[in-house]
Amino acid sequence: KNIYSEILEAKSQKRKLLAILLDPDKIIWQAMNDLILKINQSPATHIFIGGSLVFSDKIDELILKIKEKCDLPVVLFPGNPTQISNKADGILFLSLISGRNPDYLIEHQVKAVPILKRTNLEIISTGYILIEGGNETAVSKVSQTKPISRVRFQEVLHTAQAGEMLGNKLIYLEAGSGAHLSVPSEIIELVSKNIEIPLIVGGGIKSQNEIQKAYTFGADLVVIGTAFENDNNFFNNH
Ligand code: 1GP
Repeated sequence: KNIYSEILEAKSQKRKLLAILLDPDKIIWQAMNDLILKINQSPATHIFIGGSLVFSDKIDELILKIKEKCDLPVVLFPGNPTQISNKADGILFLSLISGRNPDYLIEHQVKAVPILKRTNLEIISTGYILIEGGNETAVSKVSQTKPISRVRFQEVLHTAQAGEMLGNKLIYLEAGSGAHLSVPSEIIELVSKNIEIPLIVGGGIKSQNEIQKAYTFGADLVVIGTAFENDNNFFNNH
């Protein structure tokens, strides 16, 4: 089965999904076996790989290592085309639609095409919306775009709806990795009630409680990066 149809199926069955985001630069290779064990013991349904800036040239190696011992689908979540690996199962083909930087709206995507054409990756077009998270995060810095204010609900909604009308298959509400504040519940609720496509929410989520809250307000898939990175026992302890 492909990744997107499984996301749609989960949404229709109201089954919530969870992705653990791994940044290849932050992997402690000696602790890989334990990391994979912890992922297998967690409620994760997907592994996302990537970051705004990744310097590691070991993305292929990382994915192969994960795939030795873990059956979860591996989905690239790339900051730019250098992070594409044909070892993954799919890719969130992101367009940063909250921003007005043409590089992140279309330029990187054009550059990615010849690379993607040499892979069998499932390409999942994703409208990526950055929302102010209380501190400047890497994605805002690297993309040189301003996040949408946390109180501009209609602007977020119209951006998400424009993404849907443009044919995006997913909308991703992002507060930025390591954000002090995660995406406000009001925004999750408003967007989820007014789009048909599945909704991903991530950035700054630090507890199980916050994960549940995002689900309650309408997130179909929640992404956890930093909290799990800081504590691989996150799903046992929090
Ligand atoms: C970032 O949404 C992800 O793109 C995860 O963010 O690292 O804050 O969990 P955190």
